Amino acid sequence: MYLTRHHTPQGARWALDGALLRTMPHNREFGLDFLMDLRQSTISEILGALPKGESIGESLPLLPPLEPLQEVWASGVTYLRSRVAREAESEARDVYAKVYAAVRPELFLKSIGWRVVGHTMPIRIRADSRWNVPEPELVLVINRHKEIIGYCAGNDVSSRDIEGANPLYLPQAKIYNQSCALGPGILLAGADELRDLPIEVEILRPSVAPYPERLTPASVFHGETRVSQMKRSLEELVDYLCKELDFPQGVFLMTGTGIVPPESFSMQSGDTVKITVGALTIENSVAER
Ligand code: DO4
Ligand code: MG
Repeated sequence: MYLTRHHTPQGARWALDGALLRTMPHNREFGLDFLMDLRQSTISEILGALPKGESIGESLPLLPPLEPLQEVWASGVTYLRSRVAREAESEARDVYAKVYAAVRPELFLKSIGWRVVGHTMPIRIRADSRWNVPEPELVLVINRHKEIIGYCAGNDVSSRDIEGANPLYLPQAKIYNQSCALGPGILLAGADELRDLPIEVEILRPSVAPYPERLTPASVFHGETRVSQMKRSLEELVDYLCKELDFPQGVFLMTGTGIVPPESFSMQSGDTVKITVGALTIENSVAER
């Protein structure tokens, strides 16, 4: 089952498998409060029984699959590739080795819902940064009962030079306008279906004028990994996040990157970043600075 959120003349509305969820039992509007209260064991049955509205086809623009006050958290250094890249970029190498090996994972608040961009909306690189990368990540959708109910594809857009200068600059390297992309929708799934999902990224760059025949965007980076390469289990990350925090509206958790472009590579304005996690692909262009 696949949930998407759309812009309609009546405001933002959710759809299930391409049909708008307009009417709900007891006149309740479908929203995250309803979705995030559903238990993993009965969610498909309850959603399947909802009255369906009209089919939306391609007609209604997609919005990010979360509501304005939803929190998006992220974990880091969960893959060996991420640990190696951060050790190379930073003077404070041992913090990354220590957190990779520690029982307690790295967790940080990446974004609030209203600041998230969705499929086809532009992402940004900071004006005061010169080394920027996408981080393609599996994003867990966790209900208010702290159970994994689904996933989406995510991009934890990051400034490597700012983080590399000092680990205490992490919030500035990670949290700024249009640095968090999620989508296109939420595919319902339990943890067992996510353990070995493939993750892939492709970055396309327009070729330089004045050679019109070369204007087709060229692939400047391609990488792939699988969730099974992650050092930690999905449950471990959820347990730590929810240890001392309640999420009455549920929460989204980015699970870390296992793909890091080479040090010579930085994203540029005009690039298109295409991230596929399992069955979901999110595509974003990089805005002008
Ligand atoms: O410690 C830095 C953040 C790491 C991160 O975002 C990742 O590994 O995905
Ligand atoms: Mg990350």
